[in-house]
Amino acid sequence: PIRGVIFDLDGVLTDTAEYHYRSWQRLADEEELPFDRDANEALRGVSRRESLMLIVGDRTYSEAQLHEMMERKNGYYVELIQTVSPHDLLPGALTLLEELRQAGIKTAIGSASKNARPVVEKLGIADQVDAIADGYSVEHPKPAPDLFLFAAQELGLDPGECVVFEDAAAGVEAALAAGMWAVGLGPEERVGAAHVVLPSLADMHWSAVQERVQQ
Ligand code: B16
Ligand code: MG
Repeated sequence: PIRGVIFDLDGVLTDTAEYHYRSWQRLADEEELPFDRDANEALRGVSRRESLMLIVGDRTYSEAQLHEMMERKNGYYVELIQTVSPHDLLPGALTLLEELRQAGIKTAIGSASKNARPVVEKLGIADQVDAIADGYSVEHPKPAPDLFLFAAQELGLDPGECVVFEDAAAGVEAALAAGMWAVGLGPEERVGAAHVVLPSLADMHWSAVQERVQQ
């Protein structure tokens, strides 16, 4: 049976993607690197370092310069997330968290972000989840299964007892590699590899998802 649900954060429970985008755009402009909203699509759910590598392309930088740029972008991002509040929870998120609690299902956050904790606190859901796995929890980022396996371990559950909600291709891949059930949020082209694909958390019910992930 399903005993736990692991939520990706950015793109699933809230939309901090816009803040990541603006921070990367500011850095790219300063560095005179080509970047725009379209190019940003490729960064969805991708780690900070991997995102920077995609932006710099074949331009060469020293490790110290790369490090400085990651810090600079993060400074812009941290500034932007100061105003995050419970209003920034995506439609359906709070209802689902409540529904899961009622059903006795454990919940965790499984986010690649090193800023996941402050964001979860500002969203006001820190007390509504049983564990938080973030960018500090494991060494290998998604699509490696490590982060979700860590989250399951924190919940005291086997991978097969967990469902992951993800909006990114790399995240769906990580969930499948972990041997978990995957619910993809967004277009087929992006999350079609998941067991269940939904447009968003809005108007979904746990009972309907549960039926589709249990044989
Ligand atoms: P940070 P998620 C991911 O969060 C974001 O989608 C991605 O854009 C970001 O680069 C990554 O976290 C790392 O974030 O720079 O704050 O450590 O989708 O896994 O919740
Ligand atoms: Mg995401």
